Amino acid sequence: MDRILVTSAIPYINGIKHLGNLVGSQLPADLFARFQRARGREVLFLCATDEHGTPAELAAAKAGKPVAEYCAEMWQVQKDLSDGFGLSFDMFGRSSSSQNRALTQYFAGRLFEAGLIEERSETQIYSKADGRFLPDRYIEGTCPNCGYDRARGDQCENCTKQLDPTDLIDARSAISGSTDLEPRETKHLYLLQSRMRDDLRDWITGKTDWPILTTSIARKWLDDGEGLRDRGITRDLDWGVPVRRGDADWPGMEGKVFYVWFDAPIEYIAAAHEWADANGLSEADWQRWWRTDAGADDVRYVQFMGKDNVPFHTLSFPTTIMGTNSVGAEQWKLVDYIKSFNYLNYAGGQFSTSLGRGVFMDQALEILPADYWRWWLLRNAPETSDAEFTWESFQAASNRDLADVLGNFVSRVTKFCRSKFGETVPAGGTYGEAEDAVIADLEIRVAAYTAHMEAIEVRKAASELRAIWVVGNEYLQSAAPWSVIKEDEDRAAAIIRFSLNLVRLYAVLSAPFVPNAAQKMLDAMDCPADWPDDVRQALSHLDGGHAFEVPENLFGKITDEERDDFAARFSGTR
Ligand code: B3M
Ligand code: ZN
Repeated sequence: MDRILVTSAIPYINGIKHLGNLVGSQLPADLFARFQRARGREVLFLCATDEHGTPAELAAAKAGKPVAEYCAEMWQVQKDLSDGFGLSFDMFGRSSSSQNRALTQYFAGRLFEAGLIEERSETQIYSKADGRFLPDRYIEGTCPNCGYDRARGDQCENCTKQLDPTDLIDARSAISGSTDLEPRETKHLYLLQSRMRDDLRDWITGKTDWPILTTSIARKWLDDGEGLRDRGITRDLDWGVPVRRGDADWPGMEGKVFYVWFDAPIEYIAAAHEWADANGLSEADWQRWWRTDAGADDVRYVQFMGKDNVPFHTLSFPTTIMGTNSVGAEQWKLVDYIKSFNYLNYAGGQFSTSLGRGVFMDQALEILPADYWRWWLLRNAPETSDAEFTWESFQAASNRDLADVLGNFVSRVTKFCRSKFGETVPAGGTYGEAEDAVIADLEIRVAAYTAHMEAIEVRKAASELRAIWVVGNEYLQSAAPWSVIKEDEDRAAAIIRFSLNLVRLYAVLSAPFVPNAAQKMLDAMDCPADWPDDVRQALSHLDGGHAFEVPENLFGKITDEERDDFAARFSGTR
């Protein structure tokens, strides 16, 4: 597989995301995309804003703006923040794009042809106080599955169960709080997911290499008769993709839109179309990523998401794809690997968008550059269990890993060289036993790091990377060029040449985690970022005579005072 398609769950448009959102999908997706590009693979990395549905309408109403205007503004805000964090999307699209509208209507038409969409008259919750139906987030109540008392009409955040508004116990309107609700008849479209149960089960059963977190959530809802219920995929809302079958009207569905979770995953595909359009490319250019009948056979498709999004990506969206593929010649790609994450907690509680609790992406960048956050978040990614952000841990990781180990190594080596040999790689001496030992050690470690990155074992990759940085520090400490140079200038030159090569190696290996620092290192060493397939060769890359510059200090330390100050500033709600 030489081409890799990467998507991150697309963030809701309703406000700025917190660090828990970031580490649950976009950031590890970026780590993987950067790594794969560094290895020379052709990567298409897509994300977008999720703009439809009740979250967008509620947030726009709160901001007192027309929903289209609110979405356009918030898209720009989220785009700027993702740039600020160095998220290297090839396209950051919008689920409200014309491309997504067309694709969503196309898929609905195909699913109807396949007999997987049915019109049903059903009972929906109507609020007399609000004068409207209350779909999804317009309604809140107690989860019938786990008892969580702030479950929403479409899903329980606590136990991940997909819900219908009529399932909620003690339901209330999220607009007015009114409990004066009554069931009323209305006509909607249903996606017959339950008919795909066997296909879905076979498909999931074949995914033996997927994270347990992903498959266990999928299996839970597959095996629970309730979990894979047919889902209503239309809503009585104004904002969304109008219900049509391909290009044709859908009689009886006038004025209705598709449910946000129907069109949101289709935006993964539409984002590729947006990307092609934005870059003057053809239909064939984006379809070769998405349609196996149009050249996508050699594409490996990897998705990243938080655990609450897993049911939609293992059951609902695959139903859309499999169902569509069952009619007509167009064959769309199913996901090859789903990397999912647990939750990140904040200082003894939960991050919360609605309560404004925790650190949000804009605030984080006001305090410190992206690399500090990227390093802490990825190093502590909630892979096998929930993780917890504390300011102590953040301070320790920044100071002990970035400043004391990586930053210190780069600074000592380059400054020592400048003072003794000038800003040119010294030519004297040859590598000896000490260098051979480091090479042997790094051959094993770089292979392990590469394997962890390939397997998307984020924490393991981070700790191996740190160990690789430590190797350089220990080497420098014991080789002690500052002493050696007094007796043997050639030997000191060899040590420094080797160390400068380590700086370059570290830049290349570290770039997926800390891209800004890595770029400064590469610029300072004035050399290309080839992946070290052969460590010995990589450590001879910089020859005597090659000019470099001492980079500016890469990482500052976070003082105890600053740490306490941050903790106090972010102890309440926004
Ligand atoms: N917007 C939920 C979230 O941001 C939802 C993901 C859609 S992925 C297609 O977590
Ligand atoms: Zn629940």
